[in-house]
Amino acid sequence: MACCLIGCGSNQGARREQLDRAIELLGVMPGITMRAVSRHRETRPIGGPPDQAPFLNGACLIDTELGPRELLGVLAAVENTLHRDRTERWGPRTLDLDILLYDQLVLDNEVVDGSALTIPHPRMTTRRFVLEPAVEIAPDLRHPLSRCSLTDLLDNISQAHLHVAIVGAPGSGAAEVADAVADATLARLVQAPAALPWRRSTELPDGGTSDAAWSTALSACARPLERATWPDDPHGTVADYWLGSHLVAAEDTLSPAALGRYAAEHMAVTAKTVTPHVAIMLRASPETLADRAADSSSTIDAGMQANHGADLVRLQDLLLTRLRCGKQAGDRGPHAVVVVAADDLSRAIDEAIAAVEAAG
Ligand code: A4P
Ligand code: MG
Repeated sequence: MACCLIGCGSNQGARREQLDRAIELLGVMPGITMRAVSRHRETRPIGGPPDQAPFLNGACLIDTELGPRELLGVLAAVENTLHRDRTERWGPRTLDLDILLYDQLVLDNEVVDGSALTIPHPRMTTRRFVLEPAVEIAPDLRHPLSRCSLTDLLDNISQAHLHVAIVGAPGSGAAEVADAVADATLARLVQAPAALPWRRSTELPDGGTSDAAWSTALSACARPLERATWPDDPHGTVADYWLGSHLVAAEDTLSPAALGRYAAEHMAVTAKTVTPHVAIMLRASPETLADRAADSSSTIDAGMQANHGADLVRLQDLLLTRLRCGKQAGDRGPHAVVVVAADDLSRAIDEAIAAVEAAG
């Protein structure tokens, strides 16, 4: 028996009746026991076409004997019974039922029978319209990736001054996305004062035994994030880098002795800085990363561009793993992490803006 949290939304037709009917139908499905239902809240539409109608959102908690895929099939059947139209992503809908949590199961875009399933729901950690009803019925339920309770996740996005970091390997487009997000949300933009010195050391005669370049870049990048002088901006801040990337990249580059010194310094330096509440991780293909990094001479040394894509993807995977493991690693990492496909930059910008606006 698995305990699952289901998110419900509607912004077309008789919204309240449709949500009530969906809950009723779910409750009588074989293999499902309804445990709790939140009240419905009216919410502002996030993403999708402009001018779509406001949503009613809620959540319910079920016990189920169904596997995640069978459960998804049941949710789709209930959506179809209530005339769900699937022509437009994030478009108006009579009913949307999402699996938010399925016990502590983690599935990353696993494709079976043509549909890809991601659990926990990949955008839930920054969405107020998801977390508020969820906290009402299951405040202590744990999100398996961040290791935070739902209450902690809601508190995290309820800060008066949200600090968002756009994270990615060189070539991911972090600077462009951060700039656009800051522009759209009126947040203060913090730009990296120095490039990540990733893999430069291995190109140097010392072969990665020196951490001098890394220390210089770390202190330059830490300065704008120092807690003691951090201005509280009414609309929050968006940084186009995350200090955690420096450590991840150093682990991939420096010799063990140099890394030991650097890790201690990194811990001391970052302890004095603000931690992002939300990280938006940009994920791009090897070709995109190599092309964009080649265009940006400040991040990649000349002569390092050939066959660079595979190395950049390795760094990207390491960043993703580090961000995803949340509190487990003992990091002071961001509690909310949203992964955004970054090959198409304008789409990545829309997704990143939606992720930040969903917190408000
Ligand atoms: N899928 C993968 N993982 C899951 C999961 N955990 N739960 C697949 C449910 N479905 C999952 O979903 C598209 C595909 O996602 C499915 O085929 C399924 O196999 P969909 O419901 O057909 O389409 P969608 O809902 O337009 O896409 P998506 O990406 O699920 O949208 P979101 O992220 O759910 O956002 N603003 C407000 N205020 N309230 C809302 O409820 N909802 C959305 C939809 C946008 N803005 C909103 C709201
Ligand atoms: Mg959906």
